[in-house]
Amino acid sequence: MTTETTFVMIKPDGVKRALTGQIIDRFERCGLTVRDMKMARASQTLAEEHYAEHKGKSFFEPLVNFLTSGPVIAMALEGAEAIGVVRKMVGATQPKEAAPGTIRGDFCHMGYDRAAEVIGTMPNLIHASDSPESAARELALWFGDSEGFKDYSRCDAELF
Ligand code: 3AN
Repeated sequence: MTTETTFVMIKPDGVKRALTGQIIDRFERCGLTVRDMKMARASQTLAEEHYAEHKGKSFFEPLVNFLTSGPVIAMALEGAEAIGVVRKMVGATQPKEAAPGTIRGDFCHMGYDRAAEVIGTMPNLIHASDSPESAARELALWFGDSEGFKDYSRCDAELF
């Protein structure tokens, strides 16, 4: 098992729907350690850099507008195989395809299809890095060279 740190962000729809506590609870319950966390409002530049891989696509501008439309919660989460584990917990990109039991599957139901039509991109509550390379890039983008809070372990760490 490789210990990894992944970048996770609760997007503006999750913050506005007051789901931050329930979402963070899921990560804590599965044994992940919070190494860093902040509430932030993404600037246009930060949002464009975050979604750089989508530049040129039809939904790029709406996506950036959506990400900058309200505050987000940015996190660095550490654990065994954390990148893949968190992606599984988050669920499929399209809310209607996200399986029950995943964060998107459980929380993105009513109104999400309509919202996607109105804003021109899919709101889907949460972002999580999809590879070690994305995790390194996104952690650096959002937290700079801060190592976060490495100086503690969970009191139940030996169980994991
Ligand atoms: P994920 O967020 O699951 O990693 P990505 O990186 O492919 O998915 O997409 C980033 C974001 O771009 C998604 N969260 C979604 O908001 C938006 N998006 C992706 N594909 C589309 C699409 N075909 N139409 C509209 N918005 C999209």
